[in-house]
Amino acid sequence: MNKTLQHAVLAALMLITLMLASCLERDLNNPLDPANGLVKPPTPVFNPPAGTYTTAQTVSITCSTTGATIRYTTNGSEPTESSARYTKPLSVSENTTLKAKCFKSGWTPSSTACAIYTISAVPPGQMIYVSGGSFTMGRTTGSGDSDELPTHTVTLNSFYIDKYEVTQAEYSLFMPNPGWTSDYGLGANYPAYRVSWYSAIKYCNLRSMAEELTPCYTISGSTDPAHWGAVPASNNSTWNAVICNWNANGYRLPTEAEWEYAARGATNNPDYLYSGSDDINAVVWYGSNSGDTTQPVGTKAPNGIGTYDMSGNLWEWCWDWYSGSYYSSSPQNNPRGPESGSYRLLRGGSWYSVATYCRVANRNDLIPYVGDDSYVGFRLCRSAN
Ligand SMILES: [Ca+2]
Ligand SMILES: [Ca+2]
Repeated sequence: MNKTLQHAVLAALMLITLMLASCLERDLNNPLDPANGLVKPPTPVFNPPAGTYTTAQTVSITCSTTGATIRYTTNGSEPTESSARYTKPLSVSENTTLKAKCFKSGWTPSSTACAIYTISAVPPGQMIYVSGGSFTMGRTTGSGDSDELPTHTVTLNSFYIDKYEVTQAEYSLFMPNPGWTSDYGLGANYPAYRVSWYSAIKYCNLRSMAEELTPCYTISGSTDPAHWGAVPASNNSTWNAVICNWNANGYRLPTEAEWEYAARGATNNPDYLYSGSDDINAVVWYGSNSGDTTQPVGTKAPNGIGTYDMSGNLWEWCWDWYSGSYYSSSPQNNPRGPESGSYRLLRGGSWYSVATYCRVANRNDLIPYVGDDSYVGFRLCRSAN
């Protein structure tokens, strides 16, 4: 082989190597779109990936192609060249479907990347998912008061409800000790008593904000309790006019109907007198077995959906204004009580109550500012739309 031929072969080999290398590089980073043979950027990548998280997430989106533009949507729609352009990591604080696509001039757009983020601030196990449905509300069995009639069909959206009454440990994170003593139960797992309806509303929003959820309650145009002034110790028309955003994902009080549905284990069958049983001693701390004090939450048996102490231990605030005749005019779908009133609903009976007060159908009421009652506490709820 002469020198010229040797040079030509070497040159050809080098050229082939270079071409192969560049092809390989293009294959790795810029794969061809098999549909039309045009160059197509790789599908964008989300970090952290889709999943269920207990706090808000900061999500970055990357595309390995130099010079490509990432465009994204947060409402489930397909990203286009006019969708929002990704420039910095996104804050995802509510349930969100993220979709993203890479665009580069003269190239086919990338495939769509899709990630569903579920932000659930509640550690699994502390709230119960209650699947929506219909039930018969009111006194379906046993004897009781006239305000429990007529029985009527109620249909509810799905929601979450606390497994336990709000504990002193939970309440103390956001609110001052309202006067718990060892006389009526003192300790992290004892329920929070001496809680007024106004205080319960404030707690809901403070906790929602701390967990980066959307607060449900608005007073004087603000969802931030820092703008509400001190919790009123007497009747207060401004606080009485509180508005609830039922679509927000934050904490709120259950409606009376949600409370009764959950207490019944989301069914009329079996049609128990108390939450979880007809045997009051199996499921209820009440006047005859409590030793005249609250008891740590969750120390009697749960009901069919896994909630504890809905009957007994503490009366529990509900959202609704009380009206003794409400059941005659209550709407079927998601009833939320009368527009106004003087008393808010209490449900379930307490450590001090006689048995009949602890029935799932029993209704009671109290003025919303009473904050020194050792029989009264609450549990939280969240919409699950
Ligand atoms: Ca209770
Ligand atoms: Ca009653």
